[in-house]
Amino acid sequence: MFWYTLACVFTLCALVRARDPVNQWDVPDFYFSGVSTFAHLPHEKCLVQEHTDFDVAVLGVPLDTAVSYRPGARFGPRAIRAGSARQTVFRSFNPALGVNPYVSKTKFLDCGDIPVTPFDNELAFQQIEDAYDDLLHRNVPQGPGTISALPSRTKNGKPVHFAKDKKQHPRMAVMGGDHSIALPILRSLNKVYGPVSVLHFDSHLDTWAPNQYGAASRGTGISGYTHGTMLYHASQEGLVSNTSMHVGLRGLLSGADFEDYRRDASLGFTYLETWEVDQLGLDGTVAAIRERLGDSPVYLSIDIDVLDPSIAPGTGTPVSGGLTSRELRSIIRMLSGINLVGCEVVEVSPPYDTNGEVTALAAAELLYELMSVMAIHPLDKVTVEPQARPPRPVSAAAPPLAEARQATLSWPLLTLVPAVSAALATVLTMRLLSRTTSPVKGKTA
Ligand SMILES: [Mn+2]
Repeated sequence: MFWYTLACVFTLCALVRARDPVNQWDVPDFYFSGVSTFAHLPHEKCLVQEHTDFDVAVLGVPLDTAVSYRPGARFGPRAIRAGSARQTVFRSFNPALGVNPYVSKTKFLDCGDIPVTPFDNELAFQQIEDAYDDLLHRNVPQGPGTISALPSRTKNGKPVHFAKDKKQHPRMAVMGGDHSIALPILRSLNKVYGPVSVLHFDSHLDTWAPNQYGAASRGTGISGYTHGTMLYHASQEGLVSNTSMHVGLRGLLSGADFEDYRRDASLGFTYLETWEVDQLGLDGTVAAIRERLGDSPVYLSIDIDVLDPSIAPGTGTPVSGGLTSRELRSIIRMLSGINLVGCEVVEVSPPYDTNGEVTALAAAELLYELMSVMAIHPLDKVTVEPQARPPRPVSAAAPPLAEARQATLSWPLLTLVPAVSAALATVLTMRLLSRTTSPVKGKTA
């Protein structure tokens, strides 16, 4: 009977072990391990895997053949992925916004890069538009616990739909690439949403007309489509609402007057120069942006050269006197709730970055703030309630400072006690010894 029972127990144990799904290697990557994807997110070649669904896709667009000065932004997506290495599922809670975007209802996926040709910009723009079209029409995840299961956002009792087809579309967080990629992206977004407000963080206007930007006087005309003219074309093509805005301008203007700003205004933009951001402070800056955007659908475009070159040197056309990454991260958080239809961080050019890869880090963490904002605010759905911050201890609850000081001060004195005692004992012994011997010596003397 005993042996029979023992055999049964062993068999049961073996069965349980066989069914145990735990694999010792099935753990998240460390910051420094694993194949490099944005924030260690799962990666799929979404353009090849036609049935992939997601709420937000991270997408690289490694094109840099439309720059006017230093090239290298084709290596941007690769560098930004490396710069995001310390964002992981298990440590990405955003205390300022009360959300971990990667542990939320929003399904994020790294969709890899659009394989753009480096040899033909006309074809490259078409490839970007086609790829963006494709991904923009993918299904978002369905079922319990997903974003699509949330109630619709309503205004005056009616559901809010931003897309012309009234459907929910996924959003792309793009890693450039030079800034020209915004044009094919805006062409694609226009088909789904109509014209959008472009919220453009940049040290440069990027609304220059081709003849002001060194376009070739002969040829196909593609030389007029560059990283300094794409917003001119976007506006001319009707892709941009007249509620658009530049923030962080400080680049030099053309000619001998304000003609650049006059033309810019006619293209649907207003602006805040960097020194005006200083004057207004973060609250005033964000209020001005919100007033401009209103309830419109917004494409948020960050040229990394909006940051100061001391913070983001790895870019093609740096301009001194820029924003800090702290300021821009705060501005993005404070803009939480605007109707983002997509976003991009462009012009990261790793050949000019430092050994510490500070530009790539700044870009990756700006994207992280955007991910957090997107996780809280789905476009057509109600806001996902962020975690409430627990009450933090105030000074009255902390140990009294005087007591704490006394405690730290008394310790060095206490350590002196054995040393002082030993010294006293030695002196006393010496004195006793000298008393017992000196009388004898005195007598003999
Ligand atoms: Mn730019």
